[in-house]
Amino acid sequence: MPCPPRFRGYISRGLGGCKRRLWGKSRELVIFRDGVAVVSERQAMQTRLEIRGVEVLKGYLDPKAQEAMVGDIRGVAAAAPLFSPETRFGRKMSVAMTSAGKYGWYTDRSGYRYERRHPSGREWPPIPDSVLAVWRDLVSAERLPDCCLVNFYRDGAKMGLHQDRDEADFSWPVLSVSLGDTARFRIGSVERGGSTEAVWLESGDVCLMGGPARLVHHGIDKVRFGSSSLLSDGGRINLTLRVVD
Ligand code: MD3
Ligand code: FE
Repeated sequence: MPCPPRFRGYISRGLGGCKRRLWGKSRELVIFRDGVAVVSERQAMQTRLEIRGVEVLKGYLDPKAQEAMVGDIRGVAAAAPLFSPETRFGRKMSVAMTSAGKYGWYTDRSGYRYERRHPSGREWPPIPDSVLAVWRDLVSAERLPDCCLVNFYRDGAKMGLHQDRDEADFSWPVLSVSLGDTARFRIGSVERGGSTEAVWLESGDVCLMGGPARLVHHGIDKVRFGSSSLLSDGGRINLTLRVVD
């Protein structure tokens, strides 16, 4: 197998080879020596960041998979329209949301909780298979999530630092998928206050919050509105998958 022309620029004289990385869930690494492939192996070579125990899998979903998932989420929002609930302090959230699954996350002046029905009185639609597939791959094929919260960030929307603690069993991780505009995700500690660190989440990135990171404070302090072309009118969708009971 000759070295493909578009990778010739990667030939490193020192190593006498060229590395070719194919992005995807499973990538192929081919090392060329004198224009001949000498090693070819498939390996997972995804960029993986870890910040305060939160795992970020960059580009977990390729653009095609992102588009398919957005289509599925549009279906969820058609069955269970987006709404902007009030926090228990009576302030309307800037993020619009809806849910899929057995439970939907909800808030009003009575506080944060999970509800079996959308405010319309109807049950939440099922979690799309495209979304469950990510959970099956990264968390468990035996126990599926009870809730897929869909957060939609229009221009200027953000989410203050908070903990996710409305679930019964914190031994299950929370998984999140980012789609659309890039957002700054801020991570603090389990305790209130103290320093924070931030990481930019781009379309297709997946975050896993398990173990000691399950209860860290976190939020979205900024969205680069219009930075992605995935959603025709801009904005950011975040999906969070959780085991609730
Ligand atoms: C860290 N959503 O819905 S997802 C939320 O981008 C929420 O819409 C943000 O926080 C968003 O509750 C952040 C990343 C995330 C989700 C859950 C976590 C980080 C987490 C739970 C524990 C620790
Ligand atoms: Fe959260």
